Amino acid sequence: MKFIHTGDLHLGSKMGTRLTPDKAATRKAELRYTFRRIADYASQNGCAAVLLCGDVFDENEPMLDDKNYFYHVVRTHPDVVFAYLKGNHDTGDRFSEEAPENLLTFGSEWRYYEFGDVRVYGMELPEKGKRAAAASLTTDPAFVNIVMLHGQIGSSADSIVIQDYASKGIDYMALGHVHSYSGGPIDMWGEYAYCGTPEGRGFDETGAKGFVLIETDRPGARVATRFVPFAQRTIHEIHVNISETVSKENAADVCEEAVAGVPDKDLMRIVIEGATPFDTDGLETTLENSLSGRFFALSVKNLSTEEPDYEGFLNEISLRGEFARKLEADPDLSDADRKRIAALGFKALSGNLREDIKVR
Ligand SMILES: [Mn+2]
Repeated sequence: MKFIHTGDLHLGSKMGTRLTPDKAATRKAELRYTFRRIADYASQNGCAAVLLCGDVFDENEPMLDDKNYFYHVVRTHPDVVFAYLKGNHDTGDRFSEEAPENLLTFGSEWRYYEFGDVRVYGMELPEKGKRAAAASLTTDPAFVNIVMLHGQIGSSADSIVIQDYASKGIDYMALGHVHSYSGGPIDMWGEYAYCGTPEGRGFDETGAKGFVLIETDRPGARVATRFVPFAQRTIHEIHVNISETVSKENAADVCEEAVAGVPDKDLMRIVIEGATPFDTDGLETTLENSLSGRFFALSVKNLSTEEPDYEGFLNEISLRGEFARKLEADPDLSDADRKRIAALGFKALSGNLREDIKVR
């Protein structure tokens, strides 16, 4: 039997971080549509249920538009059951009088639903004292036991403590809250996983996004799970070290090469790192100009520092060499000061000192 483990959709999320209003609107629509695609996938692949592990909506009182979309998808996929456990962002969502028949919900006590020989347990954990919930969970070895929860794994009384769920006969624990796919063992038998968000929402939600496909066989046989990348666009963060480059133009080329294999439809953040003997002022603008038309969205962060090739200048027969030797010979200078003075001095000698520094 197949199940989809998803959650943290955050429908209604602004998606506005570093995106133009137009693009943010596009991403909002894509996020919604991905939920619809997940429902289609469940239907086409004969999944018994879609397990929604919390934060379906981004706000406690979701916009009517987002609610309508969600319940429309549920209603238009009557062959799929949606098991919806609330998280910490959607607690105030109370669906209207006529909840669809294929929508199952949970509450503040353990509750389970049966799908043949599979039981799906869930409990909506309180903000405080999440840990206490584990004590009251019992499962039945005559079933494959799947547990749904929403919250942070940890060791405090306010978190989900994985060890508390060991030896409880859990085959798979479907968690929501953390926005990237990750997981681990519960005990010698069971495993837990966070499904992550189905679409990255901003530059802090990078990498592959999708859902977990769960396949059960029979009670007593291990369940098979696999992460299915499903996002319409991926958000990338690529770090480029430009220490080995010889000029700003060369550094720009190296950055462009570093992102060459990334699909055009994706969102890209380039983080430039390293130390160069030349000034990289304007490198961000150069890259934004050359690459912004290529990606859905682009952000460039330049964290590189300028470090003149001080050692190399020491043997040079030039004004710059003379300056370096003078600095080297001054016993009162700390290494840090020498570097700082050298950086400014070399800039001044090459005529690249910025106006603001010249005035001071
Ligand atoms: Mn969330």
